Amino acid sequence: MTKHNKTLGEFIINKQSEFKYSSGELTRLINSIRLAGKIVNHEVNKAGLVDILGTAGEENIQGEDQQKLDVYANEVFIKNLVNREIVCGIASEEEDDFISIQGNNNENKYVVLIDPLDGSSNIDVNVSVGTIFSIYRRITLVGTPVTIEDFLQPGKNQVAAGYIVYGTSTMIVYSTGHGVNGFTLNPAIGTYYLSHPNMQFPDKGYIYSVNEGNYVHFPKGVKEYIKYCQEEEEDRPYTSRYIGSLVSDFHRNMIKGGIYFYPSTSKSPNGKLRLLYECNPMAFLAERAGGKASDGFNRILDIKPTELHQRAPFFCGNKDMVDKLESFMKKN
Ligand code: AHM
Ligand code: MG
Repeated sequence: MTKHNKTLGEFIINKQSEFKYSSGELTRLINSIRLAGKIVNHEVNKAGLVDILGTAGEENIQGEDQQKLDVYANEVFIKNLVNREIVCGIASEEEDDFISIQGNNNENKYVVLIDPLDGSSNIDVNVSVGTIFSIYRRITLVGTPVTIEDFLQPGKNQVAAGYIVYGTSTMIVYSTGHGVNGFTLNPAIGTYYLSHPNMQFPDKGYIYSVNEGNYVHFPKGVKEYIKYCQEEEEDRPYTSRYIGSLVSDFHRNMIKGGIYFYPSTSKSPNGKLRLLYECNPMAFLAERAGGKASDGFNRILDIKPTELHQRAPFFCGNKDMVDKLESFMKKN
């Protein structure tokens, strides 16, 4: 007899009471994200057909303009959240400014921050990409338009965060603060099933993930840590794996044990990744899964953001590995 895994819908209903301010609002919000994820998944999966059906800038078979996938994903997520009147504000990596939404009689309490399609350099080459999302309860008064303060909250205030990985199979992985759970999409029937309950980093990690092409520009502590990873010792050298898609690199490291890092470089003193759309949600998940996330010296989730699109150096993964990395940073 085949085992019946819980669907995401069933899981959410069972867990509803565990959600922080449980009014069903967060449940509905996560539901719209999973739906938008399915639509984007459908498009990502046929990305290779774009050249066959019409090139960018031309109309495709349905007479719609061909769009770049990241722009398309941005529109899908925003439209879904706006149409369902489920949030009072959205900030996206693809938008210059935040969007204020006055739906549902202005009753909505949550703001969403999103990187609609992360790993843009991998889109055209059939390598996994992902969506990253982060949810906060607004701090300004319900019923008034949201302000920048609602978005510039430290990551530790997140109510929920997660990602969708469009990989060999499509998965949604998220946490509302009680553990991290992963659901795999069965594309034939469009349902996500609970495939990875209570995800945890393994006790020890053996993988390091970094763009080593930037080595000469890294701070001394990072260079020394990379050398440490490569040393011949009892449990080293570690294995190096770098996809260049944060979601996929993180996902693999959480399952197999490892550290992902995008440090500051002499050219970009704050690294590349965006604090609000990339570092904070991943840090929230990492901590819920027994891992750790740091900017090299301090906890990512403690940083008080000052700008929507600010960047931060990012070191994230198995706790012991991030601790070690920090010890090299402090020494230098
Ligand atoms: P993006 O938001 O433009 O896609 O950039 C973020 C991505 C991450 O997914 C990935 O880890 C990193 O950039 C790769 O950068 P690089 O190509 O410099 O190694
Ligand atoms: Mg990104």
